[in-house]
Amino acid sequence: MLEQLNALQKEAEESLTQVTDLKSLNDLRVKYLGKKGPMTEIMKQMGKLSAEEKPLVGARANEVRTALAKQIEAAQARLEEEAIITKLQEETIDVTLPGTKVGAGTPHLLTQVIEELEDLFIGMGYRVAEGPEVELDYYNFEALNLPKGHPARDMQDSFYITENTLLRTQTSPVQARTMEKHDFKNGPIKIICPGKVYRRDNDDATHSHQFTQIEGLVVGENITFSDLKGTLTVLAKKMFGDDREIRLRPSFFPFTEPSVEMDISCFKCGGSGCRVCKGTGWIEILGSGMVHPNVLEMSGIDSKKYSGFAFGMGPERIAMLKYGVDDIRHLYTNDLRFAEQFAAQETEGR
Ligand code: 2U9
Repeated sequence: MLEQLNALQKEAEESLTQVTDLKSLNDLRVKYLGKKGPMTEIMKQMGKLSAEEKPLVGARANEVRTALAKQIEAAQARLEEEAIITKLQEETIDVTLPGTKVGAGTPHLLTQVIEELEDLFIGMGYRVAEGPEVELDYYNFEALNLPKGHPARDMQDSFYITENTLLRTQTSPVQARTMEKHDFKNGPIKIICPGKVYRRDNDDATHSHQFTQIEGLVVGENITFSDLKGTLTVLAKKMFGDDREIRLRPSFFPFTEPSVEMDISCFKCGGSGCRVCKGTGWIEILGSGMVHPNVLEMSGIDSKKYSGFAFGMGPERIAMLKYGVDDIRHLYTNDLRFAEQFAAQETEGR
């Protein structure tokens, strides 16, 4: 029986040296030390031994059992540690590897132009004002000296929603609403109003049923045409270069009197004539004028005490001129090949 125990120990120890995973180790434990294993069998057979043999075999059996249990425990510790090391190795992250680049977006060209204009006017003490795109006929037309039946209403075919509401055709209703609420105890009105406007137009290279506008309004005591001229000169130079000169041509808008259109000397050829200025040396940029007394009075402002100027321009036109864009639809179709060309133009500090 002693020989049997020796052979058993030898066999078990050999098997233990070959075990490489925890599952097989557990199988070995069950096989050699389990209830149905050879050790239990040997113990059962001990009854048949003589009184001298019994303690010898018993002691040896305990020795083998303890030795095997110890070795199994050691193997388990070793395999568990190996498993942890393998897991850690699998999960190792090389923090020195370059990261996956996420393509960062860039503000849309129109946004860039609008933000540049906003910054310029904020720098001159203006506030940015916004208002609803679905507007009352009253603020879009009537308060701007365009009563029902006025011929100038035909100039702008509009998207009406009900008899009295429409998609605004200009951002001027924002100014009308501001004037109505304003208290001159808080100083003059100095606002610019950027936003989307809508006109019933067929889309083509130069027209869009939805486009953007930036309008400006200054109303206070002693605001004169000189103030308007000075403001427009600053705008022209800041947007198109210090060498720009401006030229004002008489025009007509129902909400301003007198009204003018502003041209700038061509930023491409400096005035000698080129493709950009169509050989004239001048480029039309915006419309403006002194706020019509009727418009002031409609908003409850005393036109004898207060005066003001207003101007309006199209960011699309400015973007197209400045960056040589030949089709307005490029600004709306979100083609990345177009958008990405303006990634580097991002306004500083925003
Ligand atoms: C109030 C009073 C006066 C805003 C003005 C223009 C002249 C003008 C167009 C230029 C091209 C719009 O983008 S465009 O289509 N605008 O020429 N806008 S004066 O005058 C106002 C506005 C509000 C209360």
